[in-house]
Amino acid sequence: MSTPRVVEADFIKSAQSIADSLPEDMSEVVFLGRSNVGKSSTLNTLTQRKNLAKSSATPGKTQLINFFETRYLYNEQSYPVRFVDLPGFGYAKVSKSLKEVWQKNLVEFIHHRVSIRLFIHLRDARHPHAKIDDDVENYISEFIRPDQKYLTVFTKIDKLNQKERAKLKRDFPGSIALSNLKKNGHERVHHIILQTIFAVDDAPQSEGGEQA
Ligand SMILES: Nc1nc2c(ncn2[C@@H]2O[C@H](COP(=O)(O)OP(=O)(O)O)[C@@H](O)[C@H]2O)c(=O)[nH]1
Ligand SMILES: [Mg+2]
Repeated sequence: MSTPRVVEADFIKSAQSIADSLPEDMSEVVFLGRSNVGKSSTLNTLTQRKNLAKSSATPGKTQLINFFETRYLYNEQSYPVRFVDLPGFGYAKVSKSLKEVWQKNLVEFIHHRVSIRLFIHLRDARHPHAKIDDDVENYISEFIRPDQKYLTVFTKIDKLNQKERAKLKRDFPGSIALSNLKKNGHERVHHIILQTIFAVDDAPQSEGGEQA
């Protein structure tokens, strides 16, 4: 069994809303998270490009939806996937509605875009209980479809000691923790992307070696 690898990744387009987005003709993985959570770094590490996400994040573009077309190579098969980088949402100290901290067009995008198959919600490992992140998770859970999956990915895990990491795992079963600094934790994200979209993955978590 080989390791999934992104062999192509190209910035395609920035959009303002669902209306001027690309046609919904390809399965999409949406990356969302608070500003500064490490979203650009995670996209760059996943695609093994130093500047993929940042190159499109010129001032003024940061509030836009950015589309990247990527292609995986896994067990000698090719799997095309679109990555969608959403603008970071702000910090809200008091309880505000999502539409106040995030633009209405983004809320509409995640709610109505048919081609989304996987939501990857990036959360800062040092602030795992931030209310705005809980709000986003709850919001998505209200409309998520059976053909969609939601995944919590903690960034900056290198900032936690062993005890804190163990607690995070206990508190958020099913989540993934990674470090863009140490470049680890990303392989499981690749596996989940391929599993969710193509159901092709034969990664170790299934029991036994054979599928019926
Ligand atoms: N220690 C550490 N720093 C990180 C990690 N990921 C991102 N950063 C840093 O966090 C800051 C924000 O990262 P960036 O990718 O621009 O965040 P974005 O605003 O969510 O796109 C930068 O200084 C990154 O170097 C990580 O896994 N560990
Ligand atoms: Mg960024």
